[in-house]
Amino acid sequence: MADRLIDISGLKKVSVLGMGRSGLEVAKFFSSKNIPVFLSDMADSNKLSKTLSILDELNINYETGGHSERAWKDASLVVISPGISIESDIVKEITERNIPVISELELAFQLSLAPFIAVTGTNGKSTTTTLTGNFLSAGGFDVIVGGNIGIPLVEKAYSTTEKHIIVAEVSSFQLETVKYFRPSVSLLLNITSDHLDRHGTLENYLDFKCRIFKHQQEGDYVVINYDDPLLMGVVDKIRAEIFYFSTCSEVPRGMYVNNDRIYYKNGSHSSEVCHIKELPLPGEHNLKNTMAAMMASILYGVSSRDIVNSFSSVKGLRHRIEFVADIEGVRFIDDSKGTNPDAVIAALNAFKEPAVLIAGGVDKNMDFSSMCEMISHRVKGLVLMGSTSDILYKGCSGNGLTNITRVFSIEEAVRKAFSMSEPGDIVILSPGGASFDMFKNAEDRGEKFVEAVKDLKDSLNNGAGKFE
Ligand code: UMA
Repeated sequence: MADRLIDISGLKKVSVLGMGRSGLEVAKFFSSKNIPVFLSDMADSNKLSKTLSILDELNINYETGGHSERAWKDASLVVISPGISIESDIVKEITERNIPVISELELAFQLSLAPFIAVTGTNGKSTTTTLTGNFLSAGGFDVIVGGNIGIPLVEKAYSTTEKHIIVAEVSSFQLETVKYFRPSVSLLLNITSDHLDRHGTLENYLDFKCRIFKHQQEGDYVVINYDDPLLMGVVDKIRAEIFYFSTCSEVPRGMYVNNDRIYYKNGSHSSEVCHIKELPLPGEHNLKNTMAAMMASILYGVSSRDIVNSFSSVKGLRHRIEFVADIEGVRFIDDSKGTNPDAVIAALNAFKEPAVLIAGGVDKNMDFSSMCEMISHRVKGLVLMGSTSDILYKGCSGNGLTNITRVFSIEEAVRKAFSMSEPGDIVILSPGGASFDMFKNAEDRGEKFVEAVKDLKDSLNNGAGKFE
């Protein structure tokens, strides 16, 4: 039987930085194993009150309002939350003291007896992760899905056997501190401008993403997008066996599309998997996501028949191009998780109908030029909110779009967008930025949008006019 890479019984004390979803699960895990654990968070205690009551109940020690030396003192291991950069003062200080610093992802990997399939990229990670989980389950595997998708993996990883497979969505943040992380299959979907406020340049961002295959060896696999020139520029660094996916051309090996049919090619032989009209999720971006997930599952021996049979159970994900309601022939779509320019382009490309777009959020030092150009030609109206309003206003009006309105709340955005639309149109929230300017997170932004749409529907049902 394989051993875990980490023997937790040898840990005297573990420190955890950050009390979000990730940090809290790590602390709960060690506490449940009777290993002393200390949590440290820069936020004030009033912001963390719910978490603090859980920690009090579990008798876990903590500090709030900043990271002091208590955050590392006597610690034999420090686990940092994804939101904390390795360039931060506190992480540098800890590293200088030679205390090992890892992410929850690395910890989960070291605790697991099961192999990992890891999915990264700028967009499509959650969908591809979920689809891979679905396809492997259809092939009879005992699958655990988690990671950056919102489900910390430590506890589940610890209870795995070699018979499980963990399918993990991984972010560049989590990959900053990988040490032994070695997925049996890693998937690289695409790279476009995102998180440059943290990583500085696109090259650095790509470098962190490439850590997904850094420790892979012969016998492992990489599934990579043949149509992404930036990714094709890193294939020489890959030691694992490479399989590709492409919607544009036949690949040397892997998945490709010909005459609207998806094929799997290995050696000189190609076999048809299905027609693209059978796919469960709409849009060119989802075609790519599905092909990547198919490839990973085929590498584990799942048959095309099992994959296709599982399509009927596939559901779209929350806040990703999700239909919310039809109000007087206008369909409202929630794409709150479209948090970077490329995601907005993919969302608008997923529809043929005339569109009113609600956009704006926090800039992560991203390049908005292609997004603004595309929006200006694609939408009939643009409603802007949040801190990128000015940049997007300049970019879109500079490309000739005139029907642009600015608003200060999601409720106002929904009403304005509706007033700019006609039956047969879509109104889509696809912000192209992070949510922290006005909301707790992207889910919160999506929920508030859904509420505002429902309120609008109720008010119209109660007799309010369209142009209130
Ligand atoms: N904090 C500090 N010190 C700092 C910075 C932050 O103490 O220097 C504290 C904050 O005050 C806060 C806590 O850290 O209390 C938040 O930690 P976090 O930002 O790491 O958030 P978590 O709730 O732990 O969620 C993280 C991921 N968050 C980020 O990467 C920013 C979640 O991904 C992930 O689902 C979750 O772990 C479980 O694995 C979210 C995300 O936005 C969805 N990811 C980015 C993306 O997909 O683009 C990478």
